[in-house]
Amino acid sequence: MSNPYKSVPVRSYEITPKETYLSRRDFIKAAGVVAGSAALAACAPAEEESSAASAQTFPALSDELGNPANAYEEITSYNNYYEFSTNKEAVAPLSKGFTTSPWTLEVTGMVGKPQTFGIEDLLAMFPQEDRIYRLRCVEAWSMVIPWNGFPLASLLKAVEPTLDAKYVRFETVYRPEEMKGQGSAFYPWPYQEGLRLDEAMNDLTLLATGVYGETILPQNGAPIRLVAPWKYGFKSIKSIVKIELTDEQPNTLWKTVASNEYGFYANVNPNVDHPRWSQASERRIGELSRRETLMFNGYGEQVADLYADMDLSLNF
Ligand SMILES: Nc1nc2c(c(=O)[nH]1)N[C@H]1C(S)=C(S)[C@@H](COP(=O)(O)O)O[C@H]1N2
Ligand SMILES: [Mo]
Repeated sequence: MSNPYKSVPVRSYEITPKETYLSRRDFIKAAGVVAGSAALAACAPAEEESSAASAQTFPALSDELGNPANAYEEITSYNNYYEFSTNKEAVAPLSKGFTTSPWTLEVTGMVGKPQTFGIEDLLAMFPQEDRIYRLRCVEAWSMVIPWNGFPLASLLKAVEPTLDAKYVRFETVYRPEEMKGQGSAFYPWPYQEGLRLDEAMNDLTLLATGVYGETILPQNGAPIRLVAPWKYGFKSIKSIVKIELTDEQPNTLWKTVASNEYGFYANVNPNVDHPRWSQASERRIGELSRRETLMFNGYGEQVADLYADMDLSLNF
């Protein structure tokens, strides 16, 4: 399937020719997007188009706050993926050709039905959804990314967490012959991350397998990566091979490396500075002026209840 999204302009004040809209509508149908999703809503005004009109317009893809999505080129060329490089522009070229097939994801630990899934099983089992999310890196830059994927909750329900399970641990593939960064002894590979089980079950929490309707590329975490958009980007672990349910808070790579800088929760919080820089504002890739950072990255309505008993100033 060709990708009509790729030709969509990146800024909402730009306009899109009708042909582009029509091909995008075809994509949305093909992807089985449910009515009311952000992507469909973005196209809604054009539903009343007249066939005579030659220059129909509609707003470009945007998030629920009206922020335009970043361009496919931006999302796929400016990446944090230390297994390949600590240089953001070097990740895409260095990860080109990374082997993502065959790929299995083992789901194990405190579950009634531990299971190892092939990536194609996961795609067949769980309907793919479109989710346009803000991604806020702890380094104070951000993007708006149209992901395709399915809720982590769907997978967890399928393996039946036991009553004792309280946390979910994620692990990235360890393959130093293909990932030169894993040769660095400074980091305790493989990359690992974790969520509390209720965070993992939240509807926002996504396992992403695509970007802009394209199969996700290696630089973005192919073939399957986590997206928890109310947390700093490093929580959204890439190229996952193992998910383990536990009753203890999992260790994370960043906690091991710099426990005073990177905590387990890492919820986006403009009021708690990083030890070395302010988190009050951010640079949206592609924009000139800085934006104010939003509490929980703007997802407070969906997630604030998870932290009702926590002191958010200690929540880094
Ligand atoms: N395995 C792994 N996952 C990772 C990282 C990494 O270095 N290795 N970087 C994280 C960081 S710091 C960010 S900001 C996001 C970036 O995701 P993107 O490149 O798709 O925008 O991925 C996160 N997931
Ligand atoms: Mo990040």
